[in-house]
Amino acid sequence: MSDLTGVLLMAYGSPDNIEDVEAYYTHIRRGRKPSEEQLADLVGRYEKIGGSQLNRITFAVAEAMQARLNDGEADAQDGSERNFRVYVGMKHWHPYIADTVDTMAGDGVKRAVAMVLTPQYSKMSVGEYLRTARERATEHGIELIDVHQWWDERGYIDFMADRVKEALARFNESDRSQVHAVFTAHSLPERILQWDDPYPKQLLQTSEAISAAAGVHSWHFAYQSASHTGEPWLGPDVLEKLEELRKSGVRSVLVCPVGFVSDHLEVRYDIDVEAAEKAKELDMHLERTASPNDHAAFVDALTHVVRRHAAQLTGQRA
Ligand code: FEC
Repeated sequence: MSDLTGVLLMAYGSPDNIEDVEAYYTHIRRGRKPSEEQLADLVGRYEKIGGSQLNRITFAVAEAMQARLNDGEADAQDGSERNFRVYVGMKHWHPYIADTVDTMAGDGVKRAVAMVLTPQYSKMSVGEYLRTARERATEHGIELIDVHQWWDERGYIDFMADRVKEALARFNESDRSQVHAVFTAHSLPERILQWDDPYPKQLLQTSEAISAAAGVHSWHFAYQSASHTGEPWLGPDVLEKLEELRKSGVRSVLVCPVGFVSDHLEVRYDIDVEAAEKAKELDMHLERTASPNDHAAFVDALTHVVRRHAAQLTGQRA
């Protein structure tokens, strides 16, 4: 019988329905309830997109990943004999990360790989997920190998380059050479710069690698989805970037959200509604790259990352 290897696949989490938005928002705010106005604003955003697909997509990725990891053919290639079980843990909704680690322990998992569904590392984003997972895993004596970042996985870069080419084809042929790509990711408070956080650099490296693979020459980077917390957040914001580009004569933009991997609120509202409205107001043609979601080639890329990290676990027959 081969070893049972756990994979703790983590994502942000999303409320299951409108009634859950207040509890979800309160969790994001570390226990502080939002004001009525803040709540109404968030509920309005979820209603506008017909609810987020984040939870459903995350479970679909986990299922596809488990099937791929246990694929006999792939096993034969690296000569290993493994039995992977993929578990989903959410940062801000059920099943919460700590509860999932309890489930893993109950199933007898002794070794696991911990991975977050966002490609770049920040101490404030991925670092928090991994810390929560490690604290609980330590209580159960589970050996955990962390995946810190995976933006540079070749399969992911190539996958995104294909999405860029696919989206470029949606512009008129005569406009295609004039399209400017704008890569985006979630903003974070500026204070992360004081820690020499790798997040901004990794975002630029991701954008550069995808641009090179897709043959894009004019590209920019902008942040999106900053919260109003009273402190400065990283910029420029994508809406400001659109204004700046328009002023310099650009009329066609391709937005590629490289900090996110699924069709959730920050993509479906902040880009598809808010940025699209801004582009319309500026008389610009805006397209967005398709999200990776549970696309087979994307799951394959994630699977490679997990296999590589699983090989570092003790007791693993590699
Ligand atoms: O589809 C959904 O239902 C969930 C979409 C969602 C994703 C997401 C990803 C990231 N966030 C990151 C950082 C912050 C920080 C704060 C913050 C606040 C919110 C709020 C909502 C929300 N985030 Fe989020 N985020 C998503 C949703 N996020 C809703 C609260 C309302 C608002 O501000 O719009 C500020 C917290 C505070 O108030 O102190 C910081 C980062 C990511 C990307 C990495 C990841 O996926 O974990 C970084 C998806």
